Amino acid sequence: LALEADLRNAFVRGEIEPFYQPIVNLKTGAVAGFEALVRWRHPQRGLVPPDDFLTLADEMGLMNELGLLMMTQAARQLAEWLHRHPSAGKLFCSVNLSVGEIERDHLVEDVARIIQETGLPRGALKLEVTEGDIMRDTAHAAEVLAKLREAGASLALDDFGTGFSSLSYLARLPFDTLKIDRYFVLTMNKDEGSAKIVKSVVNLGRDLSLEVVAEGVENAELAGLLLDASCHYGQGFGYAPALPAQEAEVYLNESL
Ligand code: G
Ligand code: G
Ligand code: NA
Ligand code: MN
Repeated sequence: LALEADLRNAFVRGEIEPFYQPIVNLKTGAVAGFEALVRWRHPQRGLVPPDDFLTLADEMGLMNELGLLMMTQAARQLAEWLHRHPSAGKLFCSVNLSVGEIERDHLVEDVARIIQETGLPRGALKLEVTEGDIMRDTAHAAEVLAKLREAGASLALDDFGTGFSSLSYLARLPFDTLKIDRYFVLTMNKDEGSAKIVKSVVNLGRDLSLEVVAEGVENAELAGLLLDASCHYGQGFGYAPALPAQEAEVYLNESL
């Protein structure tokens, strides 16, 4: 396949890069952090979204390389932003860990090195995992997550509510952040059940001293409902989609 040959070269040619979606304090509108989301700037096809190449990257055994690139670039970018925008406070940037990365050798050493080299404060580099990804080998995942946190990363449980045994993981694993899956958020203005689930998840997160992020905040009405539910942070197209680094910095600056 043409795309396969292109993807192999894309890393070497620097065509793979993170975009940054703002995660906003629902009360103040200030940017609290970003989620780094991978993009491929293909010379002919233009911007290729992850859904069009992550499966291929996985089949080609490129996910570890992709994850390392994302963590390295996001950490460097965040260090720059922290330097240029001291009023941004405890700004963080999260990167998605794929399932194979949790199980790979040297992940913890790589994360520790990246944090050390960039001089990021503890917790500023956040790693997102989904329930499904830690379910494959929970004992091992628990060990890796604890070591990542020791190495100075913070941890988010992504897509909360879509997997199984969520509650036992939440209590046992050292998460800092809970991300409510966008399905519940998107339907909370139409479906009383969704609204109640969001409210209970926010309360659960608060009781467990977790920061709660609602995904899929597509408009002001949803932001208002989330604020009423005492949710801390929102992420979604109502604020901004994932943006190229320069545009993300403009958004950050204007939000402060
Ligand atoms: O950014 P977008 O909404 O198009 O992302 C689509 C999917 O790709 C999301 O579910 C997201 O979790 C996944 N994704 C985006 N960037 C990364 C990345 O850097 N690493 C991994 N493992 N998944 C990513
Ligand atoms: O949880 P996950 O890593 O899959 O989330 C990232 C994905 O969610 C990205 O593909 C991003 O484009 C998408 N996304 C971000 N904000 C919104 C939103 O407000 N609405 C919808 N439908 N998708 C969103
Ligand atoms: Na994510
Ligand atoms: Mn998610």
